[in-house]
Amino acid sequence: MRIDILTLFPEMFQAVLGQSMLKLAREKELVSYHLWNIRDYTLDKHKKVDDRPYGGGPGMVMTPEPVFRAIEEVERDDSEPARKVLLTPQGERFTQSTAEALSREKRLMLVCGHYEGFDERIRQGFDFLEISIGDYVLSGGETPAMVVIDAVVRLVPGVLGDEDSPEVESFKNGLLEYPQYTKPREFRGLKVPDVLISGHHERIQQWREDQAQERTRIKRPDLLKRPGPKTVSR
Ligand code: 4GX
Repeated sequence: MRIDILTLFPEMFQAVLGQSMLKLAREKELVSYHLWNIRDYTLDKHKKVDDRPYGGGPGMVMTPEPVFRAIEEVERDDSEPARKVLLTPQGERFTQSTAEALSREKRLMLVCGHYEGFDERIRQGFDFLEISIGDYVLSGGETPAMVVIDAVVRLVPGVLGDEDSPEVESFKNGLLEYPQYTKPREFRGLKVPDVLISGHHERIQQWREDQAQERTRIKRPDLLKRPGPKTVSR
């Protein structure tokens, strides 16, 4: 998978993409990251990327020219057409289902806005999948883009080993994860449940299922009555 990231702050991504699973995925050549600075696509000598809103009001709005030029030029950098994603509070909520659908794409282009928003004509000019990571206001689309990249890349086949196969983890079956323990068997008076030491694989499996059910019922009852799988529309 190829991931193009268009942003005014490419440096924000260096640490996140250069560590742990996202770095390993790139080293295994299962994914490539391409960072592009929208400011490099300005045409004026002041490299202006934002301006005051027509009609007045607070804040600044990203100007269309550099964003259009960046998206068009980056698209042409590869013959594979990019699924374009805009991070915005107006988008559809990002879930594990969205991540699964996006993990099947060959090429993603994530467009990160900053300031109060985008000139509306940017939305009109391209076929974006608009994604929101949650109902709160952030200062830019960069941190949401990192969330999307993390959730998507770990689902790309071959990125995770068998040990932490994404199938067994939270949300795949619509439930929260069961409690996990490692050594020591007793820590500050707190013991590991006997069933996990028993070696009875069937009983362990049953205990984990029961724990996941009960935990979900208590902490996230909303997950027990959710709709089925979702697909990303073009
Ligand atoms: N989940 N923000 C984007 C600026 C902006 C606005 C409109 C493009 C179009 C957010 C979220 C989020 C704040 C990111 C405003 N860019 N994005 N930014 N919550 O709050 O995704």
